[in-house]
Amino acid sequence: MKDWDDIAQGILKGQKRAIARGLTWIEQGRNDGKQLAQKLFPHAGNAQVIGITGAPGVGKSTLVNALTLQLRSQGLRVGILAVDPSSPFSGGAILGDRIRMQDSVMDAGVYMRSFASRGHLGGLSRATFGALTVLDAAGFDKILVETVGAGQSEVEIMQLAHTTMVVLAPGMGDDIQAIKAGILEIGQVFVVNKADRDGVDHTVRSIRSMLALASEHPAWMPPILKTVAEDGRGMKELADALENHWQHLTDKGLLERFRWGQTEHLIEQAMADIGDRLVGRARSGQEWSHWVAEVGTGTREAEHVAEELWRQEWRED
Ligand SMILES: Nc1nc2c(ncn2[C@@H]2O[C@H](COP(=O)(O)OP(=O)(O)OP(=O)(O)O)[C@@H](O)[C@H]2O)c(=O)[nH]1
Ligand SMILES: [Mg+2]
Repeated sequence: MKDWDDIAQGILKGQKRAIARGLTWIEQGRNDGKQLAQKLFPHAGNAQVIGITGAPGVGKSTLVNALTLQLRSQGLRVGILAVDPSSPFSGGAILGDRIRMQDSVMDAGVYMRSFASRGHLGGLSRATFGALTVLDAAGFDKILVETVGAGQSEVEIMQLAHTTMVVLAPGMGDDIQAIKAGILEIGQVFVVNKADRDGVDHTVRSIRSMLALASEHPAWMPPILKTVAEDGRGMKELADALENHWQHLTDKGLLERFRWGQTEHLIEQAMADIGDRLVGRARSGQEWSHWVAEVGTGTREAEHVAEELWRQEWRED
């Protein structure tokens, strides 16, 4: 039996060591990691993936911890992925978060892991997708994905979530930051954390007015919740809101569409992988510098070079 086949069996039984091993393979972009994800994909599709995004310091990690305790009290199994696009592969950058999450980590129904991946943007979202497949196939009911850092990578990763939770805090002009990062459009649940501080209602009002501007009759009206992640206030309401969105997706058949889209995405990514490989190989070939020179002087089109690369690939195989 192949090594990854053993690991796949372990993951399907929910064994933590197998899960850890599989996630490492995927994180490292190894081939057996890809095969593993592919093998597990048909077994995934039961978990609700919940993305958690927001400006640095609003309390995302604290919230993940408090929400996890709430979900556990409801008997749900929780997988947690802290994705760090900025960290080059060590995964050590969010050690502080790991320590704070210890409450959850001690529990057998919880699996927590920091996740980083080498390479470009597409690489990270592909790896994250693989990691979600592993956790989903391992039988976790809810998978919480926290991103560290902001910008495009964050938006990409949030597209992998069924439900995206945008976290803000009073003051700090967070509302403006949210719009800048383009995360207001992707949020299905809004959380104003640090509700123990002044200015909570002001933040709630500004989110509400921005949401009203965004769409007149949305099929899903994002709720805005107030929480104090530090002492767990508002966690029951938050868990309910997340469950409501899950029900919404299930009832309307939107989940099928989501999965279809993800599967299409998987094929596109595989296509991009092949393209990357071809270009990588071509760069070390003799013709490359001629082609670059020709395209540079306008004697050849870039598209012709690309077609030539595909043709060579077919000839070789
Ligand atoms: N007053 C108050 N402080 C909070 C609350 N939730 C979190 N904090 C504090 O806010 C600080 C930041 O919390 P984190 O959970 O690390 O925030 P984060 O969004 O994960 O931060 P990054 O991962 O760096 O983006 C910590 O000192 C928390 O203790 C809250 O509800 N009220
Ligand atoms: Mg954090």
